[in-house]
Amino acid sequence: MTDNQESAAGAREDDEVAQIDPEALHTALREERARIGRFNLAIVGGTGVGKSSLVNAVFGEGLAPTGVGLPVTRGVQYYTNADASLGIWDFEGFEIGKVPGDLVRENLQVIEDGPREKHISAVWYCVTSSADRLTQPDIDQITAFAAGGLPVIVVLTKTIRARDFPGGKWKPSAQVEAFAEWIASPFDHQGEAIELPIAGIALTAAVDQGKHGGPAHGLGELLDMTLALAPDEAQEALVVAQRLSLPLKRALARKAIVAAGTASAAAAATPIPVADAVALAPIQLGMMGRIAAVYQLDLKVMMSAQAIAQLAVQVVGRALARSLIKLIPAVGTVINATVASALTTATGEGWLRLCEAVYSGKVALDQVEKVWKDFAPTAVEVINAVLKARVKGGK
Ligand SMILES: Nc1nc2c(ncn2[C@@H]2O[C@H](COP(=O)(O)OP(=O)(O)OP(=O)(O)O)[C@@H](O)[C@H]2O)c(=O)[nH]1
Ligand SMILES: [Mg+2]
Repeated sequence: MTDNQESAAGAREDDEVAQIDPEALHTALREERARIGRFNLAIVGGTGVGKSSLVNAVFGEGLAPTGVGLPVTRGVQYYTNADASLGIWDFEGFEIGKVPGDLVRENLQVIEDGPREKHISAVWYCVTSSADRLTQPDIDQITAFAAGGLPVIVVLTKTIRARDFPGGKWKPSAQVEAFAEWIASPFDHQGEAIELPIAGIALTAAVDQGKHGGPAHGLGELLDMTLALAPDEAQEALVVAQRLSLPLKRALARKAIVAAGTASAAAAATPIPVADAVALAPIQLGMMGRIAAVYQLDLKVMMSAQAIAQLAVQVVGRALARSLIKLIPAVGTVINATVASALTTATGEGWLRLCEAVYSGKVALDQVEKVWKDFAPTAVEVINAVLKARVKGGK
């Protein structure tokens, strides 16, 4: 390129920066957060059984009390996480002088009468694994939660394990296994079966237990069980809120990429001149906002508006399309549905990798503006995506 051409290209890019509205990214993030909603978990159990440790292990630290408890019980607290994808109703257990089942019913009624965004989706009823039976108050409370239509998982905390010999693998102690069996089919002192309406049992330890059971365990199983039991409309919020599984988050983020890929193909059903590739920017920015929501990122903290606009031009649209044409002239001077979809998909994958790196602490917030170029899709990635689409389409 001559100097004149260079500066003309620079001026065009400045024009494009002006055309792209970084607000689209923030709007998409906000809308996605609202769409995902909140997963509310009731966590019940006596003082010190390990409720807070369990919540921290599955959802991370940094939950803050909202200051709104329940008027009915002193012990009930409501907490939310930073992006409000999670609400925790922390039930401290019994209150002296009240019938436990009644108390649960009263509390559930108050929650039910309150705002929808705080309605409970599942219950973790926590008991230390060193017990051997549930008490009558436990049974009454579990029954009351289940009667309210809620799935109750009995969570054994601080699960005692021993080393299996030979082999040396940790396995629950015989006492814990007997307790779990009793919970699965409970009976009273006369040997009569007891009705216990639970949806599952999880054997967990939220922290390393040293010689009483080794590393934290059972948390992934508890999460999977909870996800399977949660109502459909609360599942995405649970995926966003949990901090145990990156693959769960990735799968959710990819839904946004697939949707944006389809939307881009539709937008280019009548091929778009490369010069107008910026037309895809709103779709791509929307997708990026949705992905950021899955990784619980606060974009306003992450990047300046100027940086976002620059990112949009670099990552999105024409810069890429131009290099694509240079590399494979056969693509032509227009962006057709296949190329549009491939551009968007590659952009989404790059942004997903960046969001994941920030989320996992591999890239510090104040480094994002410096490193995002490393995560922008390359023309080669786009070409591969185009070729893959052609093979799939039989062309
Ligand atoms: N060994 C072991 N200790 C645990 C485990 N989970 C929690 N603890 C310990 O048990 C104590 C109580 O844990 P918390 O998580 O504060 O219990 P809680 O149910 O929230 O207690 P309250 O909020 O006071 O009702 C702490 O010292 C934890 O470190 C576990 O899995 N194994
Ligand atoms: Mg606690």
